[in-house]
Amino acid sequence: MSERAYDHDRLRQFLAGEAAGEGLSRRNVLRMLSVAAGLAAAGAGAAAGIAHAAGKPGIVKPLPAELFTVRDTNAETNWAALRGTGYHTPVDRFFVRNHTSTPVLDPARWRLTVWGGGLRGRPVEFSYDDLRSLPAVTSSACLECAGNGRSYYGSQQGDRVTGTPWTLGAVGAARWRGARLSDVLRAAGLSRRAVDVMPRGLDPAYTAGGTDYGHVRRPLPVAKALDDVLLAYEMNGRPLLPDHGCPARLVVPSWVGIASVKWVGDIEVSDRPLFSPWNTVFYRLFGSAYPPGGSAPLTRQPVRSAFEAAPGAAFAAGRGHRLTGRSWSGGGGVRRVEVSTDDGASWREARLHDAPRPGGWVRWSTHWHPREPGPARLMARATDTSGATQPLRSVPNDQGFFFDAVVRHPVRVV
Ligand SMILES: Nc1nc2c(c(=O)[nH]1)N[C@H]1C(S)=C(S)[C@@H](COP(=O)(O)O)O[C@H]1N2
Ligand SMILES: [Mo]
Repeated sequence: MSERAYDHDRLRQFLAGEAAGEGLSRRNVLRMLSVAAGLAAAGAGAAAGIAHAAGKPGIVKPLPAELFTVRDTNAETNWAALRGTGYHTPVDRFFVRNHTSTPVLDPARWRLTVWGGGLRGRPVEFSYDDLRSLPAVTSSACLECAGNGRSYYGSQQGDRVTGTPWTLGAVGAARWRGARLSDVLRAAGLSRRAVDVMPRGLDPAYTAGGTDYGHVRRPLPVAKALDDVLLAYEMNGRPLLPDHGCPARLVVPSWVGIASVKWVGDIEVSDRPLFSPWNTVFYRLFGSAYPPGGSAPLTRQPVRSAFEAAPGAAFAAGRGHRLTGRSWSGGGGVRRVEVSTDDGASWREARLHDAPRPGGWVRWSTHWHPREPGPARLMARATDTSGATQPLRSVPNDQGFFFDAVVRHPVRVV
């Protein structure tokens, strides 16, 4: 079944009250939907009322100002810090998106429980060693927050949206190593009745706007879970850092970052459709362009591009400069990138330094010879192998997901 058909099916089942949801009744979800709508109406910031020590993001690794911009409980990678790094984002500058705070867990004491009506038998427990004794696979993939680029809804389009005001630094690419989720599920006795799989994090429960949403958890259709999903324990050749999910996290290539649940403590395997706030009130598109219950749950990431330069970076007039950046898409590899330095009047093709690869990004470069001093804007527009191209304007949604329009990156010619 295609993802779209799957989502529509689930939405229909859900609205017909046929869906199971881990104590999450249809009435509860409808109440939460109205809470989410209320948060959206209350304006930016209201959705970010997360319990964490004032001024402390709850992240363990160092967050030097050259590498990161701290946003509440999250740390955004500064794009200028990626210039000259290789294909994979060094872990010291990989973005962190936490709903609450990083738990520091001991791999030796950690257990993963796989349970539910979609198994042939009783719950099965895995230790860290059990996980590592399954065949190890390595996969290179981007991980990106669905809200990446959200601030441009406001700054470029004048739209009011809620949530963390990321620029474009809520994305990174890593070499992940771990067990295939399919191997874990089969070892646990996956039955043919299984339809959904829901991993749940061991980080503190998420509370916002007076609602306790419980632990971060989000269902995946079995078809995706058995396809290319990893239960990863290494990132770029090292055990996962606490901030990125130590001892183990999901990596769901091409999909919204929320699917890649960190610090997984249990996985429910269900013979009925599963729902959680993360595929009902969050990570759907709400707003005037969408149906009242929102769009289908978000799955694949849109096309995006970023320059490896600081906002407001200075370039000398009358000289040649090498502009660099990266583009990526959840819909396939990136096959073409165009750059404009004259506010979109003309576009030229950038040189691509990587082959288009699903789930990955391409590095690119182009030359720029600015003549006159003054403010300027750099623009990059990518096209993926499915033919999707970045538009000049994104259709807004209340929670500011999926900003895919061409970003006007401000610079100064001096
Ligand atoms: N348990 C748990 N998993 C989580 C999250 C979280 O807050 N808790 N955040 C999700 C979101 S929204 C994103 S974008 C990615 C971010 O992964 P990173 O922090 O390793 O970059 O993790 C996802 N997995
Ligand atoms: Mo995210």
